[in-house]
Amino acid sequence: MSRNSSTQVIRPSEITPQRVFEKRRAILRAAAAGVAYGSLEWANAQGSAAPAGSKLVTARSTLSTMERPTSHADVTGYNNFYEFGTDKEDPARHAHTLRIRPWTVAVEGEVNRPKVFDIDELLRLAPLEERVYRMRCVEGWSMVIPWVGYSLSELIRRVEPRGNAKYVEFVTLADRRQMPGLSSPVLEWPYVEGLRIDEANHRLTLLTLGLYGETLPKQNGAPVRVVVPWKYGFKSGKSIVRIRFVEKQPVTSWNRSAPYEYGFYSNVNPEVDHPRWSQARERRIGEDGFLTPKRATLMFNGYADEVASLYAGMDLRKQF
Ligand SMILES: Nc1nc2c(c(=O)[nH]1)N[C@H]1C(S)=C(S)[C@@H](COP(=O)(O)O)O[C@H]1N2
Ligand SMILES: [Mo]
Repeated sequence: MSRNSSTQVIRPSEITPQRVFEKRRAILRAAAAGVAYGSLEWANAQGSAAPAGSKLVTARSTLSTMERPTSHADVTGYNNFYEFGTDKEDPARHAHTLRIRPWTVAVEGEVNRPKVFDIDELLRLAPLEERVYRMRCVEGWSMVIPWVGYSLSELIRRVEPRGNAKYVEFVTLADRRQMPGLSSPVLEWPYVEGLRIDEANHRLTLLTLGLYGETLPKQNGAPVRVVVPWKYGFKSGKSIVRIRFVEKQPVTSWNRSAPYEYGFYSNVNPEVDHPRWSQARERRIGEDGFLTPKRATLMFNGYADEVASLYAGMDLRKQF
């Protein structure tokens, strides 16, 4: 991969174009032919407010839903990323100040091989897949998003967790100079999330590096986030800088700010209401025409066949 630090507008840290990139179809064709999956076609780093990202070569995963993806405009224009403000339009408007290169993720704690991964290393660690997942926010809306990444387990096995690593904590960037939302006390910063280690190792749990065939837009958590499709959206931390393997259940930001409203598990569960509203139905973004009925929310967001066994024997009303 050749990288230029060019003169003017484009920060060297934000990658370079150089070659006119192929059309996405050609890339997918190459991927289908098994040519070069996991490689990258850098493109379009104009440094605009909503950077289009760099092309990624992916193969579509069979773990994808067949439901129609939400439009790119909605996926990248209607976001929760409180570090950039609490309105849905704030992240798209303000996240341009996030610097996504250089970027490292420290993987540490109860592991035999702790390691600081550079973002370019993470982009090549395992073959990139397109995983089209249903996502549901605790606020009662949902989207279908074509993510790009690979199972987090690919990273986990490389650091060799020890037997006492029971949970995984995800710490995301907190830098006041880049993130105007940090001056507001809506949450305690940094944003911290956590999973049980078997949840983290589940094949659906995605270390996410892109969407719609390109590296992640900043408002969606560039350059790297996790996506856990059977849990409410807030379990999917954005712009991760540290992944820690720990023995005790981590205290997460949402749990700390409102323990009666947001438990540790936060599995999508239409039978457990949020204290202030029902979780039985959801509004699919892009379908919200005047007369469009809401959809019924599915247990584990429709992923019950895959994940229900992780919670066998647990009372999911108490451990919400
Ligand atoms: N660091 C960080 N990660 C975050 C959030 C946040 O505010 N900060 N919001 C969460 C919530 S509530 C949701 S619904 C999803 C939204 O992801 P999306 O905007 O890419 O759809 O990101 C989650 N991850
Ligand atoms: Mo959310």
